[in-house]
Amino acid sequence: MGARLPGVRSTDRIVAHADMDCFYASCERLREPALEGEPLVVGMGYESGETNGAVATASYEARAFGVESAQAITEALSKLPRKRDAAIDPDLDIEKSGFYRPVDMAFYESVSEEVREILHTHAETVREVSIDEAYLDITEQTTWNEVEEFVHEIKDRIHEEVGVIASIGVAPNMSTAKIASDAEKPDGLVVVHPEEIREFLAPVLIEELHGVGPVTARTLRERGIETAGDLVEADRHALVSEFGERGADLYDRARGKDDRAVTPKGVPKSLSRESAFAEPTTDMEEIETRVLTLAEAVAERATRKDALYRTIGIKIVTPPFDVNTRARSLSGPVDDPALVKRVVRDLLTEFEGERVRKVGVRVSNLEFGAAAQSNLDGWAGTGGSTSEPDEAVEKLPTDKPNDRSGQISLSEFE
Ligand code: DCP
Ligand code: MG
Repeated sequence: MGARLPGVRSTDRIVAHADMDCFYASCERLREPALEGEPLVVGMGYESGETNGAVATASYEARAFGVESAQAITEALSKLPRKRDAAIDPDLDIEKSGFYRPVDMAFYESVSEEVREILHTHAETVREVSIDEAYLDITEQTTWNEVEEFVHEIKDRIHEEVGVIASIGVAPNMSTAKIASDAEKPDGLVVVHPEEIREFLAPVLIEELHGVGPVTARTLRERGIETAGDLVEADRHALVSEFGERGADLYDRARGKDDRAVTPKGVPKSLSRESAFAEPTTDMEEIETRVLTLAEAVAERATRKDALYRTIGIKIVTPPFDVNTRARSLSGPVDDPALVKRVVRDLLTEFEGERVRKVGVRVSNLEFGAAAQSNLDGWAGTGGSTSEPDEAVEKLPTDKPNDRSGQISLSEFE
């Protein structure tokens, strides 16, 4: 920890790259826990009568059969028949079959949002790059000595609160961090310290380097270049004359040189905190104390991020995994910790007498950077801190991933 001294090189960064493991498949497992540990393919075109379609992703169990992203679905089905077909076809081996599910982007987006929210909690600078991938500049949040523990905490929170698994790589720059996040998938955590960069990159195959497609890889191979280590030895001029700017980039990336700053992209849509009890409890005082502590933490974080919220909600998890969410929308965006506490206390009364396993507080409908303006505008007069919130209590649809209510039985191989 500690402030950076002036004059520190701009390249002296701690960058993390997080990428979820078999993301769509992990999402499907959230609402169908029976798919856990099974070969699972997410894609389109596998229903009978269909022939067109591709694999979006495959669980690691399905990858063991040779199924992979972007493969034609017919090829996937030949490597790994559908379980329901194997169950009735004596020529197929049920042990060598798998489950197929269609793509449901809206659901994956909602899970992605929960992951992003956690990432935004841990790093001030987050660059969201795809539905399951982001870079974090954590230079100000940790040190090289503590970074492994720091990243462990992020991984644990994503696992516990969202239910998917992130592989995370840490390095002094973006391109190496990305390679590190991939290096020990699934469930990887690889930290490449600045002095280890060359050694770490040396055996990395050229295909793993950003910007190296099959054509470039073939050309490099023809020159006897197979790994990043070989690239380090290569002649820079030759690379530039062969590949132009890209050749220069390759030469740099292979020796762990990448000065790009992590520029932020994406803001969280909500801010929340959750906390589980060691044992489920019915003690309302204990529950309320915990909820109020979370409310304080969430409101404090919103203030720190210069975020105003229009919706305040709680999440109450009763054993085994029943997720109940309640929220109240205000007539205008506020930054008002006392109001957050009042609303959550009020929402909690409905759960008097319930056995509670876990509680959470969330503010959403966020607006950023408007704090100063809102003070001037005097939201207080139009529904902010001095007025009561609207009475409309929404029951939010579901709190998706942990909501097991949509669980489908696999007993009939469907
Ligand atoms: N995706 C897709 N079509 C592709 C590649 C990916 O629809 N050709 C979707 C499905 C993936 C998601 O994007 O779940 C994320 O892509 P990744 O490349 O990160 O792949 P996974 O997360 O599935 O697997 P991994 O564990 O290798 O990261
Ligand atoms: Mg992924």
